[in-house]
Amino acid sequence: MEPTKYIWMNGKFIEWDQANTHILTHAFHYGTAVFEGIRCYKTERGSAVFRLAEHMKRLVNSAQILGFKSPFTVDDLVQAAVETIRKNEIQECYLRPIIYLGYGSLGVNPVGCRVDCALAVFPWAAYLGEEGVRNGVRVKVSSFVRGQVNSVLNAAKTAGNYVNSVLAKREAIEDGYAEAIMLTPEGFVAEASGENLFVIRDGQIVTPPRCLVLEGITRDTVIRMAADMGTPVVEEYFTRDRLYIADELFMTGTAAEITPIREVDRRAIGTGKPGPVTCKFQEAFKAIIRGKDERYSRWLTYV
Ligand code: PPE
Repeated sequence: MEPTKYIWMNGKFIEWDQANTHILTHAFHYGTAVFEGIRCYKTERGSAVFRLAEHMKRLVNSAQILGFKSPFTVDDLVQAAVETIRKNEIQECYLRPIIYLGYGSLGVNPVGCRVDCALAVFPWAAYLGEEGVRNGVRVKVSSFVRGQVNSVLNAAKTAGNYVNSVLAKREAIEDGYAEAIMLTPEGFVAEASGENLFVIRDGQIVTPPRCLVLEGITRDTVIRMAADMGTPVVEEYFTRDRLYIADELFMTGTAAEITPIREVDRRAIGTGKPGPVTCKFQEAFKAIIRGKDERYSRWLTYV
């Protein structure tokens, strides 16, 4: 990670190296934090953050789901993000806001803990590599199963949930794959360790229903783009065999953007190269985030 100058903490700018928290912070022990990943892109009209308000809304909702109240409103958080980018004089970056149960009392019962909030910005390259974005990545279905919906509470981006992702990701990497696909306890395809998933077969675009996954903002972006292109996405339950016989597969996420999958469990997908539908979405997405598609200009917050 490449440090920048300042991190925003509870409304104040703190120097990067000083942005610390007590070792007995509740979130550190119990995973009681919610966070976001957001990207800011260089455009011809200056830097612009992609779907900033939607990310901050999801952050506040995540806190609500965990039962603690965000100390800042969506508008405050949007403002803080813009100011942090300006203060760091960075043109293109990843933004990581986090709301967490802080220092005050230890034990599972969080009563007495403060709710803290921080936001950092830093450069972040292609999540699964530039080569992966161009040529597609190899993935495996994880041996680790995703938590049941009543444990995971999928609509919240909760730190604690990511232990499952870390196990799956590490296994995948050690086995020579770029990413892991997680199944639900019943065996339905959910999502990757840090991305949503799309399947293209016989011209139809399918993605797992939102009740099984994090409601990805890039996922929503693809769903809206597809509708505007006249090929609405179908949200449905499906099993791993449907991955093997897909014509095309791709993953979406803020970090991964749109990354094609060229192989699942040693089976080549389609031609083994990114397919035409995937490439079409990659191109259209690139135009949107770079401010070159006026139809979606409402999704950009210029810094
Ligand atoms: N599912 C999961 C489990 C997930 O972590 C992400 C984002 C998504 C779907 C896609 O959501 P969205 O970014 O709103 O389209 N993963 C973030 C964190 C990656 C990390 O290593 O940290 C991200 O892409 O920022």
